Parts: sequence; C-alpha cells; structure tokens
Amino acid sequence: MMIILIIVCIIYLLFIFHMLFWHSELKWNWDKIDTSNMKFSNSFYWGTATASHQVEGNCKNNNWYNWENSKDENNAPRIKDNQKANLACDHWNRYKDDIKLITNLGLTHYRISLEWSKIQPDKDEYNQEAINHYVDVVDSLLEKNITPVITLHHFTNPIWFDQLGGFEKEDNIDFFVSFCEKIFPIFSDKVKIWCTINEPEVYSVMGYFAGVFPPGSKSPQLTVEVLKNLLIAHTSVYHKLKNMPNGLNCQIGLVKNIMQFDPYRKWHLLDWIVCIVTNKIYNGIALSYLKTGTININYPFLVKLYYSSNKAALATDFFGLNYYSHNYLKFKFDKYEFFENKYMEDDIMTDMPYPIYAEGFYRAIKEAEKIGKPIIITENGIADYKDNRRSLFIERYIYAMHKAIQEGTDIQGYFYWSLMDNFEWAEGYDMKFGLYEVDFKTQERTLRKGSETFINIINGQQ
Ligand code: GCO
Repeated sequence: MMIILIIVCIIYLLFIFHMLFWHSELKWNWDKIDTSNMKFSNSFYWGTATASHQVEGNCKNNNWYNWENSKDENNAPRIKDNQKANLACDHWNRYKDDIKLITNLGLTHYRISLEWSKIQPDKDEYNQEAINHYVDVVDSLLEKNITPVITLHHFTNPIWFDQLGGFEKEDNIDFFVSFCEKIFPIFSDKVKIWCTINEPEVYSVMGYFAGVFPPGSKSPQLTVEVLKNLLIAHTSVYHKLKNMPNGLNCQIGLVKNIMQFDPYRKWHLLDWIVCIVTNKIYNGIALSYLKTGTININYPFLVKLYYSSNKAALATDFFGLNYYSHNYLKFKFDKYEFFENKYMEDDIMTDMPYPIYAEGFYRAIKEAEKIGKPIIITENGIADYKDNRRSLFIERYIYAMHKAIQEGTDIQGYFYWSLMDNFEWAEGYDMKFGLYEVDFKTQERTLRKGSETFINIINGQQ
C-alpha cells in the first residue's frame, strides 16, 4: 500500500514538474527592463482598429440588435445595465472627422469591419447605398494616406442569416462566402489587407459556451461545431478571394485572439486539467487547424469532433493576432461551470476581468509564430476608465512585441484597440478602450493623456 502511495506521489510530482517546465508562465522583472529606445523598421506599420457594430450606430438588422433588445430566462437584460449599442460613436456619419483623428496621431493604417447586415439586409438584396458608404470610407482614408484594412466578419450576422441557423450549420457557410465574393471586387484594387473572420473562438465560446453573446447557448459541443464552421468559412473565403482578380496582390488572413489559461494553484492537478482543456478548445483548435488542416478533439462527456481538410493547412497569408491578457483558472465542482477565474494579488488589473500581462503577449506571439506566417497584431489595447494604466500597458506590451521582433519574429504591424471608446459587447459602454475618450452625449472626442505614450513610441521619442 505504502509503495503504491509513494509511486502515485512521484508520478504526481513528475507531472507537476513537467507541466511547470512545459507550460511556463512567464514573468519578467520590470524593474530591470529598459523600455526606452525601442526602434522599429520603417516598413513596420502602426494603426488602430474599430468594428462596425461597436462604432457606427444604427445597426438594427443584426443578431446583436436582437440580443440587446431581448431578455434572458430570468427576464434580465443581456447587456450590462440594459445598455444598447444604438447610435454608438455615430461613426457612420462622422467618419471623415474620425479619419482626421487618426491622421493627427500619425498612424498609417486603420482596420474597419463591414457591417454585413447593412450591405445585405436580406438574403436576396444588396444595399447599394451601404456599399457606397464603405467605398467612400475607403477613399477618404486613401486621400489621407491611411491604408484601409477590411474585416469581413466581426461578430455580427444579418438577422436573415441567423434565422437560417447562422454558423451553427455548415451549409450556411456559402451565404457568407457569396457575400465576400460580392464585396471583394468592389474594393480589391484599393484595399490590400483583408481579415476574413475576427476571433472565431470568441464568437463561439462567448455565444455557445459562456452564453453571454448571442445566441446565449451553453453547449460545449455546439461551441466546437460553430468554431469549426467559422474556420471552414475562413478557408473557403481565403481560397475564393485568392482566385479572384487582385487576389494574389492582397494579403488575406484570419484574426485569432490568443488568451492563455494558467493554473491558479500550480500544485493542483485539477487546475492544470481545466487549463489544458480550456486552452485546447480556445486556442488549440484554431491553431492546429491553421497549421495542419485538422481538428481532433475528444474530451469524453464534454466535446468530440474530428475534421480534416487538405485545403485548410496554412491557408492564410498572415496570422492576425489579437491579444489582451491571460486568465488564472481554479477548478470548481460544478457540472456546468467547472472553473472560476482568479487573479493574483500582485496583478495590475485592467477594467476588464483580466490583468496587464505583457509577458503573455510575448508568449502569444511565439505561439502564433509556429504557424509560419507573418504576424499582424490586429488588436491590442486596454480598458482603463481612469486612464492611469494605459501608458504602462502600451509601454510594456509594445516592449514585449519589440523583443519578439528583435529575436527575429516577422511582425508586420500593430493596431491599437481602439481608436475611440465604443460599445464593448456584453459590457456595454463601460469599458473605455479608446485612444480618444468619447462623450456619448455630445459625441465629442478627446485624446487621452495615456495615449501619448503610443504616439511617442511611434515617433521614436519615448
Ligand atoms: C474582441 C473584439 C473587439 C473587442 C476588443 C476588446 O476581442 O472581442 O475583436 O471587438 O472590443 O477585443 O475586448
């Protein structure tokens, strides 16, 4: 008996040592780090990003509009304090002034998303006015020497598409592909960087596992099915657009959010297990799909899915990396929520439920690098209402990116999320990610003090 106990203890210790080594949670001593004098090549580009539903206003024909105007099973609002996107930043009407704000910062690129529901309000109808609007946005950017970057899908679906089952059904992917085929030729002589789908893992995990994005499901199996369908959609769009005129001159890529899940108690087997499972679903599925074209996941009683395609491996011109932070997970005995998010005492928190963790940005870049494609940082930023951590965040995260570049990682550009405060999905307007603060009563935009660090770094003046 004693022998068995000793063997079990040894195996346990070996496992923990192995995990600590294999899955090291990086921490740097910032007191000893000099973040001044970071130099970037002249071809490196600096931009900022927004997404249609979050800034444009009057998106009344998509799944998020329905979601914001519905209640959950307890008759509680879906969005914090029953907020709704409504007019948002009125970017639809104010884009010319907003472009001036981008110019004032000295940025060279702007990433926008097209609101599918405005362009294709019905299955058989395209709205020319909406198309003209985006043509004008693109032309206005080019006039100011700002390179436009288009995202084709950033979380929102037209209501008609949702009613057909959205991305829950593999058959529906074709609707999205047709939309992309219609749009691409209109812009492809002017727009050279295209993001197919923004954060398929966030869309599926938040909408089908956590239930806080539409449609509010809580099904692990459906989560991975939807994720698979979004990845297939990316591959189909990628190949279709590459084969169209201008396709080969454009960079077309998937945007993936990487968030690490680290064990709250390093000695606790169950904390490790929930981290391994969560990492695999949130990060591993998309990474393995991009690298090998295969998804193979089987966690009994939770999820099971096998998919493989010989067209999917490396079918992306760049890896669009969105990075914010990591989470500590603590195992919990609960069938539906088998872990809780925790924070460490010395963590500097952002206003979102995660800390400032620049080392994680470096880890994510190294992970993304394994795909073997150039990386574009398509999003990185902080929600900081008091604006007393933004400068530190920018300095540390850009340092982490700079370090990776120095070590040889091919990173082409960086987009700060976001140009201005906007509708932060389930969190409503409380999360202040903007370089510019927005007064939502007057629509006045004011540059935040903390944003100056970004501008100084870009101008090599830090
Ligand atoms: C996402 C999106 C953005 C968010 C941003 C801040 O990651 O959810 O791409 O729409 O607003 O990431 O959370």
